Amino acid sequence: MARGYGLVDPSGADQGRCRPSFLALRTQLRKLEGCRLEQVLPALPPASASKDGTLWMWDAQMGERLAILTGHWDSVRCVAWSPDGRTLVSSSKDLTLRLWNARTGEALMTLADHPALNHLILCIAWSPDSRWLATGSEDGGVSLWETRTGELVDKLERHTGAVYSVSWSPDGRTLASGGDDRRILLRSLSSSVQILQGHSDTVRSVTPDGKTLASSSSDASIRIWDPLTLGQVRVLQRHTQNVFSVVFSSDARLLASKSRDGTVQIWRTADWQLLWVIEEPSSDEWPRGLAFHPRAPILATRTEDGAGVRIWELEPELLFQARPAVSWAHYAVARVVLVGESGAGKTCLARALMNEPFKPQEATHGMRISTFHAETVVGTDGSVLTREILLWDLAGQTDYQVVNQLFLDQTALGLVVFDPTDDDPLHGVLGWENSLRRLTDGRCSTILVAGRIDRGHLAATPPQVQAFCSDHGFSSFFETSAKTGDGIAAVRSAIAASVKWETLPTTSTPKLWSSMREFLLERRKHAEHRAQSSESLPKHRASSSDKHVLSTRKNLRKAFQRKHKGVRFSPAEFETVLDQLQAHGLVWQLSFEDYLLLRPEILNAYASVVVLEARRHEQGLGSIAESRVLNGNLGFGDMERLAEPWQERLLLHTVVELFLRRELAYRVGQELVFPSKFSLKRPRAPEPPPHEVAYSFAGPVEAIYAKLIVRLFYSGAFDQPTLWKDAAEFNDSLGKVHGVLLRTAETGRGLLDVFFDEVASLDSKALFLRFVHEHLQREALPGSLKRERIYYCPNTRCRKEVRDRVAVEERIAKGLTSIRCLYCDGSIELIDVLERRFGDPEVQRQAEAIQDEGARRRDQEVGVANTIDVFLSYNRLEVELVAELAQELRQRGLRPWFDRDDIVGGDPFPRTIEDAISRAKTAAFIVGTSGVGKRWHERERQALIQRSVEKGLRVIPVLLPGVDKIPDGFEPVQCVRFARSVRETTTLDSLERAIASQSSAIDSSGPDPA
Ligand SMILES: Nc1nc2c(ncn2[C@@H]2O[C@H](COP(=O)(O)OP(=O)(O)O)[C@@H](O)[C@H]2O)c(=O)[nH]1
Ligand SMILES: [Mg+2]
Repeated sequence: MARGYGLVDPSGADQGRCRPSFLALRTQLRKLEGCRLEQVLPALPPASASKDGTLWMWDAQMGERLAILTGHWDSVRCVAWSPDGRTLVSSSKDLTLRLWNARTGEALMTLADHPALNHLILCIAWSPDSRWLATGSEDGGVSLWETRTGELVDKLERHTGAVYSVSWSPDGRTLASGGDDRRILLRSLSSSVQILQGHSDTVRSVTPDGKTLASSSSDASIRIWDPLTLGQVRVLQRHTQNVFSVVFSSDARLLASKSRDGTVQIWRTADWQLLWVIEEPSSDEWPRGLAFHPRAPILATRTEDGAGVRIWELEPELLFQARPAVSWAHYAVARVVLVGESGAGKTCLARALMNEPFKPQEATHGMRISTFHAETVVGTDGSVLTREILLWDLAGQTDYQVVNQLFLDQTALGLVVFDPTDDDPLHGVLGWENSLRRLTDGRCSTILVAGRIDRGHLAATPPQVQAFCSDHGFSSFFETSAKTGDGIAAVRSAIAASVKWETLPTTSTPKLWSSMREFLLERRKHAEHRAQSSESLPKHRASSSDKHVLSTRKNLRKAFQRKHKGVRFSPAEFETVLDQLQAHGLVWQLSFEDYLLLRPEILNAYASVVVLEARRHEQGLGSIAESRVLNGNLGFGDMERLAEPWQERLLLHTVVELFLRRELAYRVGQELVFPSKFSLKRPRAPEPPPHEVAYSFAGPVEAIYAKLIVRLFYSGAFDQPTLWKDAAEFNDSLGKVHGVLLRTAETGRGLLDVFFDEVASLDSKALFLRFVHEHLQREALPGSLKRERIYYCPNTRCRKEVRDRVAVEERIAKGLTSIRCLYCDGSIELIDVLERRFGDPEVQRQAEAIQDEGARRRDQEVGVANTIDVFLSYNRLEVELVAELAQELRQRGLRPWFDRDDIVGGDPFPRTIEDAISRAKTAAFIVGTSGVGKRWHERERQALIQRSVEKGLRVIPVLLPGVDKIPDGFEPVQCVRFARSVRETTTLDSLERAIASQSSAIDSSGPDPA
């Protein structure tokens, strides 16, 4: 029996189309050296059983059907054999979990109508002793069930998006899960939840082998983690698309991975060499489908149509002898970040560390990234490893803290710089320390640095400083002066010594890829040089040449190809290299067209300016008109800007998108609102109602607060809030106030009070409280959150607050349920209705639901920011004219989508095009003298017509000079026709009107009379 293959996943989509042709597949037997395709088994019932929710069991040896399990009334999502082979479990769209006797096919147990089953279960894993079942669901829930009783033992910490994979360590002591939120959560019996962060897209699968943990992701990488240090040991980068799954062989000597890129790769775990690549097409429809035999070196993979299972017999000894499939380059990058209050001397220190001469510095908007150190080391296995330390100097003003948050998450080492001559020199230090710790999940180390000591030393004794450092986790303390050079050498060596390379991932990529990486970095450096040399020029628009900062991928690829003649490089490989560079913060891929920002530093500068403008709102309303941002109507000062207005606009769009996506701002009508940037104080009268719950937490306080307000706003459960400086009041549907008030105890620690209208309903109070609670729980530094319920005497004539909180806590801990009022002797209930409602699982579920709704609406907003004004569909032979047209449109402030990229032959309709069409407000179907292009143009035509029928997309036929006939399938009334050139003003005017017009009945226009 195919026990343990876990591949029997018979239903799901459209089985009618994938009727197995067992015999045909069987003849595909191929003999590979060391890796033999043994046989192909059908995994699906015949078409007649489509979507009926039945399960089929097969004999893997004979290819015969053993039993049909019936019971589910909707399609089955996943199936898993218990490790002892006795039981099968299945989950289905019918929202039940069913256990079956694997021998007889008899139904053993059905779990249904359970809150933990309100959402589709996407993955199931048996504990090795078959006692427990772990499940992960669409809403982010991870649950633990006892298999004997069918009871829910525990609802574990949630993910913030769908969970695609749960998996046990072989000793059954650790459970790992991963999903849409890009995180891997590790739970072990002995300690609390631990978080592994590193993937830049959805985690598709996690699998522990005891010593290490492997994960795969839509970001095309496989990552190997050390569960003890929580560090990444390796990033294996050979796939070019979504890696659906990774599995270890039973002896843990091999790791197999299966990807959307159409390959299954087999890796040697001893040194993470890629041993073999099996070409096996794969579709999104049938993503999973990879399993090792529990004992033998046999691998099962799912066929591309989902209808069959291929069984591969591996011959490990032969495999191990195989020469590695490609030659590899290995590198590791450490991000060292200078943080601290504005004016502390960070920028000058960074320059000194880089051996640049001291020059008095004005506060700068942007950040700067420099390569502090690069070396190659030879590993024990003889492989050469490149190590790079990048030094990041972030923008200085306090207002930029929220912006800087966006760039801190991958920090390996933080230099927290302060000015020792300040009245309260260590004032801001802990705030930065907390932020770094929270954003890196405690993975980064920190060094404390006093700057500018030529102006004065810190008024504290060395033991005091020592104590401060050890209390707060700083590994060392240095006094420096960028001016005199004091202490600089010491900091330099401390940086080199403090980077814990063993905790940083080593990325392994084919050599060829690393040449592309080097090429791009070279380009980046070039752009940087130009920026620096232009610093000495007059300051208005002291821009580096845009060509070097913002480039199309296509041009970059072409330039690379010119330099490396004869080297073949697929677009997918190129994309993967870009993703890696983006993960290291070295480039930024814009979501519009094909553009690549070679210096993300500039994005930080633009974002900083926007935040500052919001802060400077005349009435202190912390907001700014979106149009002002997009038109670049901002106080840039002498900031380095892009010279081409349309490029700047593109960048500003990206900035808006970033703020919305990262929940630092929300959009109301035409305004972008930054809740943490309100400077208008809440009026004294009327006083806010007395607070009922007080929270204390640590972390990046400003960002946590901003996100809370943004999420509540998008949740739709409350009206649009009234905001003040550090206070927000939301009305529920009955107009009753629910509010929060933030007080900052010390930097990096927030105190948040929650208050309500006296007559607000219990239900909405509990919901609001739960929402706030879950948010802080998620966002604050783990272990730092403290919640205090504030009690008031219920006696209406007394109403006094219970001030003795210690007594309250102790009484609750002792199980006492009330406390006596010190003023009127009345009895005050401690576990009152509000506390009970707050703890109610149903309220928790509601809070999760509105949180999900909030996330959905936020994504929608981001989508709007992401909109394309007009999708340009054209025959590739007409590319030059269309490029001109696109340029004209951009200069008119429109966002066309113009894809100049060559499309790889044999690809399905590319995702990027589909995605662009779905984001486009209108489309222009452009026809020139070469007619409609045979392949892409024609496919786009069909897609556009379909979209216009289904979603009302407006398609404007555009005729280039020399064409009179409107292409088939389009309305003549909407047509725009160029007579002589695509620069004709009046024709462009009508095209612009056509794009901007709301209705589908737009004015037609003739050729330009000029
Ligand atoms: N005397 C002296 N001034 C310094 C030193 N480092 C920086 N400064 C000055 O302090 C101010 C703030 O420095 P800067 O590096 O821009 O601080 P940042 O805002 O933290 O990046 C500027 O006026 C610098 O010229 C130093 O070592 N000695
Ligand atoms: Mg600075």
